Amino acid sequence: MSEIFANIPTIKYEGKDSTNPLAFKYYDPERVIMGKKMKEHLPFAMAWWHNLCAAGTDMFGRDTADKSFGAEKGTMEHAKAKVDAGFEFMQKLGIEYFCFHDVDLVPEADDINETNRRLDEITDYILEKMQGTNIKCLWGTANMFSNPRFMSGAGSTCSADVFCFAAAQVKKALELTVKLGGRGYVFWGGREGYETLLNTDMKFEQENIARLMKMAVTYGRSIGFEGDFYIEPKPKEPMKHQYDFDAATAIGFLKAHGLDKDFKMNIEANHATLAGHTFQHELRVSAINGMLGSIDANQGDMLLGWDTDEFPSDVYSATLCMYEVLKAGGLTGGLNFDSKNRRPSNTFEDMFYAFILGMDTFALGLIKAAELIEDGRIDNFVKEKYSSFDSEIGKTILAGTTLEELADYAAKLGTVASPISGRQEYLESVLNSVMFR
Ligand code: XUL
Ligand code: CO
Repeated sequence: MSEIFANIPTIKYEGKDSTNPLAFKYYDPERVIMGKKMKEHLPFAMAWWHNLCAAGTDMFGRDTADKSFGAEKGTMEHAKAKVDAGFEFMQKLGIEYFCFHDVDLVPEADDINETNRRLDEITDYILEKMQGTNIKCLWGTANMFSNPRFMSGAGSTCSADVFCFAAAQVKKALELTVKLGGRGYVFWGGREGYETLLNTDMKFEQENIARLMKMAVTYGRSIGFEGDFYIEPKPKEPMKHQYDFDAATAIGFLKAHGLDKDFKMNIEANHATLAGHTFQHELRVSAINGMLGSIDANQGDMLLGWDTDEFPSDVYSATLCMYEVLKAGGLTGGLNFDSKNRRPSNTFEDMFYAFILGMDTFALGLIKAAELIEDGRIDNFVKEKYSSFDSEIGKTILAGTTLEELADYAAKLGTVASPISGRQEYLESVLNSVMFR
């Protein structure tokens, strides 16, 4: 078979002084950091939809990139050409995982039976391509937001028929995920939200989403899916009110419906910032609840209020992300580049430059996060900040006491002698000193 990215070599690590645009400056897969290889800390994944399907169409204009890969779009030949392109792309970059929606893989037919037949055919082909490579599926999902039948939601739809189509797609996407050995299965609730309460039964819709998820767990486990289910929180776009607004909301929902043992979070950086949080905040909320599963690695534009899905270049954000990941003991999932080239970056070279940028940003983030932990000043500060809880009265509070006893203690003191400083500016300068060491 002829190469699709014929003028692109295998991308190698050349070190930070390299000026070769087609080389890694920081991502050195075999380098050991805190006892583990970089490639194990950073299970990078390619998103089928952005990398192999999206070609630049936006609300105001059509495709700018040619992603036909030599075949006629909308055909099974094209679906197979995308598989060929995807595997060549991942192999040239040393990416070992991919993520997919059902409809990224094949053109959707009018009849779901035909779509499913096509999905069987393409996943047989993907399985064949996987043979003899290290490439695996990170997670699969069902696209339950593009087809017009989902205009009023999938699990949250008002139509029992549409609910059955959502169930059918989840069932099939789970089967495909298991067939491809996927580590996880994602629910991103694209249309699971509402525009106005004038036409919405919020309680009923949320209960129905939970029903769909429970059936997914039952069916997934029955066909041998041992991985994690994930909710990927997002606050807006496409719906004004999204039920999975942020990690705290999604975790509350899972706990309320008894789904928290089977589900974790898939945290996307751009979704975090749309929710008015830092990426690190969303990761920490997930981690302290034992639910940090996987990451959609990208970044937004702070000047824009929608999901721009840019390739990550912000090393501070990647460092604080990897700091959370290292502290949480790693990811059971991976780092999926849910990121796309800017519309005018429309060549094959640009696809590689984008991944090199993203992979180097996270490699640098990992290196700096490990240095931050080894440096210890930040961790020690935080430990020290709460050290009054090691005192006698602190221990009494933690052991469990009464308001009366604590009020008596306060009455004896009369006033707090010296409130404890937060030292934010000092800590920010510590962070800078590690970043620019
Ligand atoms: C949408 C988004 C999705 C999910 C998978 O904002 O992030 O692509 O990652 O459905
Ligand atoms: Co995403």
